[in-house]
Amino acid sequence: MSNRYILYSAQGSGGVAVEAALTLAGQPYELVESATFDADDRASGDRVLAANPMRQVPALVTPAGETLTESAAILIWLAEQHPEAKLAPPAGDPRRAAFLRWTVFVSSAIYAHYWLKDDPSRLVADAGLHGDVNRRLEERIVDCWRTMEAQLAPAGRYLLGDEISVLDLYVTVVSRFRPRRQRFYAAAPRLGEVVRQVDEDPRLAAFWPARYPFEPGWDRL
Ligand SMILES: N[C@@H](CCC(=O)N[C@@H](CS)C(=O)NCC(=O)O)C(=O)O
Repeated sequence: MSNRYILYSAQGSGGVAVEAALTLAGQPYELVESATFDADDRASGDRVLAANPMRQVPALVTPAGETLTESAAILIWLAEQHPEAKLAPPAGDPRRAAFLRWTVFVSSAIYAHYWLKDDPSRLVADAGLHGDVNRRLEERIVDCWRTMEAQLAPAGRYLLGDEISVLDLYVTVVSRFRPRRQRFYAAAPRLGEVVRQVDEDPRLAAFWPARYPFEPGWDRL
């Protein structure tokens, strides 16, 4: 048992949202870099197996020794454990329903597609069809962002009000995945304004370049 969190994550992965939440909550954590999607470095990805038999990041081991997987669950749980950080509307708050709805939506309607998108051969044997599978998945992902934009009007500087929440961190990270930000901005301009603010949050100024580097053209296809 450790006296701090252990987080299995990888640069440029959805785990970066959890890293950002721990950073804003001021919680120290031991990072186990586990690049599950790097086919050339299986050993790195295999490290997560100690915590998650699904071989996916993020996975969090709490100071009490409990393991959590599933990014949405981890984010919701961390916000609950550290209420002083005000990273989510608490139970009973009128914004709680929207918080739960959209946090789970990002996980189940959008993030879940990357299991196939990262490797279409998991379901489609014919490599000649993989480009088409990818394009169709990207259209679906963009459509989901469009739906979220239409249903969730940002209620202040951030999605749920004037305080940043783990939902803002989650959308900021997942909207960096392919088809990346240019498509996202076009489909969801109001969400786009919010994530740009999160990109520029001074508390995360050193964090983003280290964990999800902005390279030239990063926001395009
Ligand atoms: N449902 C999981 C999905 C996590 C996920 O897809 N993680 C990616 C990295 S961004 C991964 O580890 N992919 C490797 C794989 O699925 O084989 C969650 O929300 O935490």
